[in-house]
Amino acid sequence: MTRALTDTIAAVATAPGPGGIGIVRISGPEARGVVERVVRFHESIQRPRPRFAHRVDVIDPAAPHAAIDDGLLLYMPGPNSYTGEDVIELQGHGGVLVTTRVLDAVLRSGARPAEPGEFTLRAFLNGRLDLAQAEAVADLVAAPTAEALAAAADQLAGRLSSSVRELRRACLDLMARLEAEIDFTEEDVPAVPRDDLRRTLESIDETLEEILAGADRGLLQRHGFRVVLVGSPNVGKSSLMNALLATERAIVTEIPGTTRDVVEESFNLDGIPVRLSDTAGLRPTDDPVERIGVDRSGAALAAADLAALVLDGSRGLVAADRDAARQVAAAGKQAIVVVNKTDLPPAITTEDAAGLIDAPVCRTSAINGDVAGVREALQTLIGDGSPNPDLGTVASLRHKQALERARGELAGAREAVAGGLPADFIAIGLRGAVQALGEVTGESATEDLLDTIFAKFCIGK
Ligand SMILES: Nc1nc2c(ncn2[C@@H]2O[C@H](COP(=O)(O)OP(=O)(O)OP(=O)(O)O)[C@@H](O)[C@H]2O)c(=O)[nH]1
Ligand SMILES: [Mg+2]
Repeated sequence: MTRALTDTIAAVATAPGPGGIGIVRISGPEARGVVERVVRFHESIQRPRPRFAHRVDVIDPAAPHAAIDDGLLLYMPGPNSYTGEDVIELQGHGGVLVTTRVLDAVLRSGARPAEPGEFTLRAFLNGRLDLAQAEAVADLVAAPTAEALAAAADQLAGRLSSSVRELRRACLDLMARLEAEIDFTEEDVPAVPRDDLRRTLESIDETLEEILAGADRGLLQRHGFRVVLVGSPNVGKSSLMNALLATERAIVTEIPGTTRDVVEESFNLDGIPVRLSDTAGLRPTDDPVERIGVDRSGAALAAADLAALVLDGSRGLVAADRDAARQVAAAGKQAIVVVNKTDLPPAITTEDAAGLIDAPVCRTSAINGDVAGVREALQTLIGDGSPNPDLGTVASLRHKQALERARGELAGAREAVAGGLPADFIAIGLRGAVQALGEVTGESATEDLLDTIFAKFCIGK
């Protein structure tokens, strides 16, 4: 990706497909010049007024008599625009072809096609947003649940950024004081009192710990997790799936071997998007179609974060249940055991179920929609670890790892203090922490890192 901010970029900013309006966005020093070549104002003006909606015809400069579209032009001059550059939006009729033609005319007038996320990258490079805020823009657009959306909005507002920036400033301040001590050892500059230093380092570390305490939940809110329903045939896996989703998604019959393919659907578990897979009942079979289904169950188990081993509680344990339990154990996944059909006389005790595999046991009656036990078991495994709203939510693995690295570096600095080592040793850990914290907000982001982050954005964002 180019880092030059000298050229002018353009892209369709609305989703592809027919819609109410289609927006072509242009940003860069030549934005106005480029657009003026492809529009005719309905008013008798030549230049757009900042932040006014002007009615325009968009024309093809090569064939100016027939207008491509009739719409609105919005001009937001830099630096007070999204990207910090001159930005123009052409809002036209939301059709795939018409919007593409408007973009095409703009590109032929001197703009170049924007790369994915390049508008937001420019906003970052021009200091309109820091890196964590820029990443929040993509999260906001992709948020799968209301909770993930709230976390992204919070991050965009800069809460995590300001917590991290404050910690980084505290580290920089300590470094400056230690460096003065290093530089002026011969002179009359007082050494940084080590008690002070120890306390400040401790308090920085505590805040980091607190921010990280909510990280796992934040990550789950953003990425969700995959649960696979496995077990022997006819135990009620598909019924359980339908009950959890509250729709008739999977086919249920009394015939063992009903489900042949993996059936997937998502549901919202108190703010966490869960991808649920129903699978073919596991048993040895000569039926070639069922055989493929059973193989796919194995693949779904391998891909899941958590396996729910489903048992028919009205039937004593059979060999196929034990085989299924062995497969789950062999896959090395986090697991729960679901004893289903509790509306019927019980034939399996909780101890029998718990003896199959080392996992928490819950009871359900899928046929009656009584699946609260599964939801609770999943909740317990996930843990609540709610983020501290004042410090901001960590919802990206990148941020989590950078903050953990900062803690590791600070631990080095604290050890150096405890061991009575000279200031330069303490400064090494602090410098590492400053670097790691700066990767969250972008002060120490490399070009490669920026490329990786912004490549995941959509074009036009
Ligand atoms: N009484 C009772 N019957 C249930 C319950 N859950 C499922 N069933 C019945 O058990 C039978 C099998 O249910 P399914 O959901 O198709 O079972 P499955 O595990 O998906 O079966 P396969 O796809 O063949 O592996 C059906 O007749 C369901 O109506 C339950 O909680 N109580
Ligand atoms: Mg089934």
